[in-house]
Amino acid sequence: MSEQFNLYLGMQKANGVVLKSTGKWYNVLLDSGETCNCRIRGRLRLEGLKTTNPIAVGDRVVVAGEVDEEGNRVILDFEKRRNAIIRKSTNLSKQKQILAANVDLAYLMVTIHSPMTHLAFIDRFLVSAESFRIPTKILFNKIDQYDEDEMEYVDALMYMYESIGYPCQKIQATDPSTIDALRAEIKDKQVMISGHSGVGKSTLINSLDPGLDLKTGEISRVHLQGQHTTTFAEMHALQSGGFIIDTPGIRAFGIVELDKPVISHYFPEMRALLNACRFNNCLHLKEPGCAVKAAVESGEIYESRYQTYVQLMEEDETEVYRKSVFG
Ligand SMILES: Nc1nc2c(ncn2[C@@H]2O[C@H](COP(=O)(O)OP(=O)(O)OP(=O)(O)O)[C@@H](O)[C@H]2O)c(=O)[nH]1
Ligand SMILES: [Mg+2]
Ligand SMILES: [Zn+2]
Repeated sequence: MSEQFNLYLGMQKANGVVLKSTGKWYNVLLDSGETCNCRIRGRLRLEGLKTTNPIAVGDRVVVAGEVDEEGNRVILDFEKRRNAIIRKSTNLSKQKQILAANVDLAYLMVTIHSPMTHLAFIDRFLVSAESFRIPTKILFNKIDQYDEDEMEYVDALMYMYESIGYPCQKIQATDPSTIDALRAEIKDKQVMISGHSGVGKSTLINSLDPGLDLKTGEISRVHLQGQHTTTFAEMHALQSGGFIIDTPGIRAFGIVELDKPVISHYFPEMRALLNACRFNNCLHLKEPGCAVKAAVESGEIYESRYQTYVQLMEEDETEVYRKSVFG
């Protein structure tokens, strides 16, 4: 048996990608276009002892040719990941859960009302995405429902986040004509979409590919509220090319295990000033000669961003977890 398995150790090319995983079962889209349910073989299970799921949505996997009577197959191995979004599986547990792997781009979907997205939420998300090395684009959705003042606010936010380096786009998820650029952008990527419940994530995915017919609106939210077990991300293959990873029940990224001294590295505008502070171990809080604080005072760094930074620095680990946008 081991001889047979050894054949697969790093020698066979991946032939599929994981669309969905429930811990025991993996739904895999094979390169042939066929989907199948898979289990994972024992060795991978051992490797995965530190994680609740050794393989995650977005992983490229090697699926064995053999099919059992029920049509199930076995995942033998997986490709080295470009990145992975990982969280602690529970607050106290040391075990990790991999939420998604190989995320080329994250869309953070934001609305100004119904629901309201706070700036601290956006900033926490961006910090997490930076820590996982995932580029993020902010999508301002529901632009059809904003009055002039609200639209000005959206424009101001777009100006702020674009100046920091995050691309932004206004969309109306219910109007497919506003999202052609997104469809083109996703074409050759695995894109994850996050944001508060009700911002319109599933609506956007449906507009990108009406064939998917995801649940939207009240139904999906009522469903989620009653659901206390862990929910898993699900990846959808778009007709127009590329993949989009929906993260139901997950409010966004959680900020786990970020060492305080590195948090400022995940704020690009602070990172740019790293060598400008008087002390090289400056935490940008109360130290004299701090270039970050000077930049906040001069308006080069936005006050709201700095406030989120200070909050993150002041939270203890459990608090960080509780408030973490990953839930
Ligand atoms: N006016 C307007 N309504 C929208 C727009 N996009 C989505 N909606 C509505 O917002 C509601 C929530 O949309 P969903 O797509 O279910 O939101 P979601 O982000 O998937 O929510 P969860 O699955 O709970 O996380 C639905 O009633 C949509 O019709 C938009 O651009 N304009
Ligand atoms: Mg949804
Ligand atoms: Zn400083």
